[in-house]
Amino acid sequence: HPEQQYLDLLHRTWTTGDERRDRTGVGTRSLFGAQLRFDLAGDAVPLLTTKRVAWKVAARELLWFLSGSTNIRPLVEQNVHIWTDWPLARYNRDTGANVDRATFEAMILADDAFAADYGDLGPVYGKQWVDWPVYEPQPDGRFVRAQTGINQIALLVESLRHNPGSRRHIFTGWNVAELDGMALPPCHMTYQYHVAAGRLSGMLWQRSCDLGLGYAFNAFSAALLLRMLAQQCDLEPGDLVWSAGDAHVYLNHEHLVTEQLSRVPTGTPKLRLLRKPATIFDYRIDDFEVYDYAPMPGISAPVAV
Ligand code: DHF
Ligand code: TMP
Repeated sequence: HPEQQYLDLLHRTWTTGDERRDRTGVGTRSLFGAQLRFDLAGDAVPLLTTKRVAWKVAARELLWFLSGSTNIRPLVEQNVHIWTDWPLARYNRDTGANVDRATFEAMILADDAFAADYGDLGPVYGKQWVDWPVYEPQPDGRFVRAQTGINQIALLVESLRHNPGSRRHIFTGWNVAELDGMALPPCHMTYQYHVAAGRLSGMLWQRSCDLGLGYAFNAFSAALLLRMLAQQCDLEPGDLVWSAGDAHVYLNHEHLVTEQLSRVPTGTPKLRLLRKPATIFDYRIDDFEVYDYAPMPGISAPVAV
């Protein structure tokens, strides 16, 4: 079963990973350098069956990236809570407040000015993907930010359509000059695509992967994006290659590791696109359907902030 690749990585990381204190203070066991490969032919999608994954949350997050937004408000409006903890931590730190997540989200929804300030994550994924900043030289020698930046996703679609054999089908969130302003530097940072025999394959390089939480979202999301790109470019889906730099398990996820490794993957989850929108930017959540998905129960685990 293709999911066995992930379960083996989870097992190997937990049993042989280097144990260290990490940025969050929680502690991890960590391995460096891992690669998994999934054939996306026949609607197959790397969605975990050994725990239920909220794939619609991951899909809404992907659409939010493509919209160029870096503010949690549109996510919160859709009941997506996965990015709230970081702005919340900043708010509590900066103001000395001690509000909980639900209270903070209510404040984000109620107050435009508050949301614009405290809901923003800085120039993270959405900004870099579709509006990578460009600077123009002025007569006085200074550089000033141009009105519009580079839309890496639009350029990618163009290059896939018009120059399929290229080795430069790449987009990246890793804007070195802007890392300081980001709530978190991008984890799923660089994507590359490859066209062969009418099939579109893709590779994700993830510099840092939380195997207990983030992985499930990242693998599904990369597959969904590949499917959307393939549809827009009239290509068949090929392989998704997932690569990680630091792949780790948080020490407070032991119950998840034990439970998930006791389970056996079942069935072959599939993903269907119900409509072909005019452009890569026009997909809606209702365009996606997951079928043949009968996962085992979800396993909740704390997220390290
Ligand atoms: N930090 C850490 N430590 N791990 C992450 O995976 C992570 N991911 C981020 C931002 N920072 C992170 C963005 N993506 C969840 C999933 C993805 C995600 C953030 C959080 C999460 O909490 N998932 C839960 C609940 C999902 C739901 O809302 O239903 C899960 O059980 O999968
Ligand atoms: P780091 O910036 O110190 O590497 O911490 C980021 C943590 O978030 C790390 O545990 C990896 C995890 N993460 C994912 O696994 N996937 C994601 O999409 C994101 C945003 C974070």
